[in-house]
Amino acid sequence: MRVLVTGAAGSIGTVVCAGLVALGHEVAGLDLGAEPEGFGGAWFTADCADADAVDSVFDVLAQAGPLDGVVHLASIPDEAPLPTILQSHVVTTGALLDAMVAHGVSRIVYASSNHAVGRTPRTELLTDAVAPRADTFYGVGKVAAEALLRLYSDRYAVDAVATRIGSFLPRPETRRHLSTWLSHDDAVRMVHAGLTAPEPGFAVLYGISDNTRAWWDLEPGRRLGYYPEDDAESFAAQIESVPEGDADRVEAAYVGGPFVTERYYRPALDRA
Ligand code: 15L
Repeated sequence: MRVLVTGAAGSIGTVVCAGLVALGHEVAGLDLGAEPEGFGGAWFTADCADADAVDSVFDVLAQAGPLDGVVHLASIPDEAPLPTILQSHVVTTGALLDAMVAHGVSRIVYASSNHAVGRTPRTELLTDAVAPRADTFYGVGKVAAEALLRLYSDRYAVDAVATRIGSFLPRPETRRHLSTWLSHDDAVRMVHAGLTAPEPGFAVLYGISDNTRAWWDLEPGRRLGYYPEDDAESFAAQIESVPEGDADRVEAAYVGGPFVTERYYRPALDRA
């Protein structure tokens, strides 16, 4: 497939771009930052909240043939004031969806987050049927972006897969990560599945590896062809050699772990 990856110079983006190329996809990159060394495909340095800039990217790509899909990874990966969050998660997604509709591109894989449901107590299996329940403004941004994807799926038949990513890291580092870890290789498998699943419409999956201690449902992912292969359990002995601390206990209470703690409480608007 010929795909445009936003946030292509970021931590998930660099891994996903290399992985998609290895799977035979043709990858173009879009990022606020410069082209990473050795990228290889077409590169666009632009802000995907800028609708005109996004439109030009799609125009340029269309000259070389049809674009099959967008992988939207660009965003601030942490808490921020509400206007910044809305710009980073919602406006960018809207600009991309408009360009997709205008250029006849019908598939998007979106980097949502567990923080869209982060305030859900960690008491039972987290399915794709749980109601949105953000733990932060960051989570609110992800909920709103998912709503936008669903709107464009309903209105324009865009196929949109929202991947509620857990903890994307080279290896798990905390007890929570033993449940929430998403390995680099599984992240590539996840995005590939989102791009190639037949007619998903609007769908949500949980972006974690095949972790023994997972309580996030992997079934919605399997329905889309996402079969993770890594398991955080291989790192358990190392992580558990450090005694459990207060932070571990607090993080175990809600899906969103640290994002649910008072450290993340702040006003919606920064007023100097
Ligand atoms: C996320 O969505 C964040 O971008 C990342 O910084 C981590 O906090 C991760 O979730 C997580 O929940 O571990």
